[in-house]
Amino acid sequence: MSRRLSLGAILIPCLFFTTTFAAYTFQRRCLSFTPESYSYNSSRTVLEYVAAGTNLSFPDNDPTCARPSQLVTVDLCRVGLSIPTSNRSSISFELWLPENWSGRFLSTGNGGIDGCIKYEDLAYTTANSFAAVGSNNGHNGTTAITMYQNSDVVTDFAWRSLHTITVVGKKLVNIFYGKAYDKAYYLGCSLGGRQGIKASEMFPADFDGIVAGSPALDFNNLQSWRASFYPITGPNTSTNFISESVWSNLIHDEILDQCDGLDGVMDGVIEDPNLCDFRPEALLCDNDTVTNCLSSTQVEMVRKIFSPFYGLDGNLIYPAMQPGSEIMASENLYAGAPFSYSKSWFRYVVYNPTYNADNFDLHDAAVAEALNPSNIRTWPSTLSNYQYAGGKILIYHGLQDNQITSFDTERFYDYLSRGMQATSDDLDQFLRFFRVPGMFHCNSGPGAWVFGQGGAASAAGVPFTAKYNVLAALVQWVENGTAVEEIIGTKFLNDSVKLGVAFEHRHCKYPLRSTYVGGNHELLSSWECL
Ligand SMILES: *[C@@H]1O[C@H](CO)[C@@H](O)[C@H](O)[C@H]1NC(C)=O
Ligand SMILES: *[C@@H]1O[C@H](CO)[C@@H](O)[C@H](O)[C@H]1NC(C)=O
Ligand SMILES: *[C@@H]1O[C@H](CO)[C@@H](O)[C@H](O)[C@H]1NC(C)=O
Ligand SMILES: *[C@@H]1O[C@H](CO)[C@@H](O)[C@H](O)[C@H]1NC(C)=O
Ligand SMILES: *[C@@H]1O[C@H](CO)[C@@H](O)[C@H](O)[C@H]1NC(C)=O
Ligand SMILES: *[C@@H]1O[C@H](CO)[C@@H](O)[C@H](O)[C@H]1NC(C)=O
Ligand SMILES: *[C@@H]1O[C@H](CO)[C@@H](O)[C@H](O)[C@H]1NC(C)=O
Ligand SMILES: *[C@@H]1O[C@H](CO)[C@@H](O)[C@H](O)[C@H]1NC(C)=O
Ligand SMILES: *[C@@H]1O[C@H](CO)[C@@H](O)[C@H](O)[C@H]1NC(C)=O
Ligand SMILES: [Ca+2]
Repeated sequence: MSRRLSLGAILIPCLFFTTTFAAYTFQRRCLSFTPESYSYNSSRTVLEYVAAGTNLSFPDNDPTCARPSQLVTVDLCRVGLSIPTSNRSSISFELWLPENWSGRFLSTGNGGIDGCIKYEDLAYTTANSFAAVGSNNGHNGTTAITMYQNSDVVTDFAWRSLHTITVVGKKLVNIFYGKAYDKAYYLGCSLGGRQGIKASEMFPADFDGIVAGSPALDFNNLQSWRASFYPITGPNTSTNFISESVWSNLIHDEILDQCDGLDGVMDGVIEDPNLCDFRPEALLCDNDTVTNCLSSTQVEMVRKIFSPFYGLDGNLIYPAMQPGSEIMASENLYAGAPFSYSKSWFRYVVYNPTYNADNFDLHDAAVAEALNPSNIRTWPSTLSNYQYAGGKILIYHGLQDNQITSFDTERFYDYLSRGMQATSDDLDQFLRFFRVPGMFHCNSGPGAWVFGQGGAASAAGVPFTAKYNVLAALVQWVENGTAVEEIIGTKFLNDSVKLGVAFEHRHCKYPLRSTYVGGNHELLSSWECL
């Protein structure tokens, strides 16, 4: 007995010493790292050991990025570099190296037309043992101002920043850990979704696996489509302007009246908006109804908003907005002012700062598409080079997306199918697209929108397993050859993990559709992908 005790008394401090020694060694390795000496003409901006539980703050970060701080939950080494990409452009680069490293490398993307490092994605992926990189995509903040008369900044934004941080990041990871990374991944949504598809098109060897969410594909035309709403709605002072509250109550309610039940369940979610052929005429005022109705001019506005957008040549510029997204869309796209990202893009990239975004028309759309700066379009008819390189892509898109219509991602999938002469079974070998009913842009909404698609609330409370987490599903596919047929999303009560799970839902692989088969609609067993 006394022998055992004394053994334990020796072992415990010994273990304690070993672990603290390991942490100490890691910390020293971090602080003696000289990343700038290995990467082009970069200069070091940050080198620090970050202990688990640290709330990092970024006092210099552009305030429009709205990311002043980030909680870090694992011990890691944080590297910041400024990397020149030409003689008149550079990128701010972050590399987070977790002590507990899985051998996996991961690049993160950006959003909107920024300019903002997604610290929450760096925190999320390093917490799951990836060594992760991110950048400001060549400029700071949420406008395109510094792209004006500087095509190098546009090129960084279109593709070069992501490729650069991936090349530099992999090299530094290998040097830092003293062994080569095993697999490389990409995680991004919105603009970040586009960046992922662009990378698969241009640099098939950069990533073994890509998660491309709600992708901003056909980018020039996307900006034009978004710009097209202001000429329809007019300013918020005009007689027939439709206010946010009319969109959120009257119109949204009518859309649900017409379409929510088409899937067999009145739950506030339209499982497949393709089946919703919304008739705004149902809201037309007449002699008996003069309130809670729309004038004929307003009905026409609503009809246009839910119609595909065609160009001067009669060809499609962008598909229609999907019905169901109007509560959120009325806060930005239909808010009675030119959409900020489109306006910035036309002013600083397509034209010049005197451009009056109020007068956007189809001619402008044609100019933007013809210009296609740095080939930012991102509309490949084939990704066969990526497929041959062994790469895998998981795409997802919320079906109540208020910023990028999910119909566009269906259009892309179908376009790729034709371009590659590939059936869905063929595409399934390397690319799968999951539609997420009831999700807004990248996250949030009445549906089961938590499935590990990004940091913060998008991953909180769900296990890092292929069943519940899209990034884990990608890892399993790449490393184990097992692809998922569906992704289970989680809805927390009032979107609060603390309050517990409200329900889970099957997100089906396109072209399959989430189909009610009977029973309590909040149970997984009541739905199938058919
Ligand atoms: C680094 O800078 C030097 C001199 O400024 C230049 O000659 C060289 O091309 C640069 N290298 C890279 C990889 O940009
Ligand atoms: C981190 O610090 C900032 C203030 O610098 C604070 O607003 C934020 O709530 C903190 N985050 C956490 C998770 O503690
Ligand atoms: C972006 O902001 C960082 C500070 O967060 C600064 O060091 C860098 O020079 C800025 N980059 C550009 C292109 O303005
Ligand atoms: C910057 O590089 C471009 C080529 O990419 C060259 O044409 C230009 O002269 C250079 N400008 C300066 C100031 O070195
Ligand atoms: C290291 O990371 C793996 C995978 O994320 C995790 O399962 C494991 O518990 C971690 N180990 C430590 C000591 O944190
Ligand atoms: C109309 O838009 C302006 C900004 O463009 C805003 O300041 C004003 O509050 C809006 N008015 C209404 C009634 O929404
Ligand atoms: C509506 O009322 C106007 C005048 O009050 C009348 O001329 C018109 O015929 C009515 N329309 C219908 C459809 O009843
Ligand atoms: C790998 O795939 C096999 C079956 O194909 C499965 O049993 C195993 O759990 C998978 N492992 C991982 C880590 O996904
Ligand atoms: C959830 O939110 C609703 C409405 O905001 C509120 O009435 C309800 O009390 C909340 N539930 C819990 C458990 O906090
Ligand atoms: Ca429904």
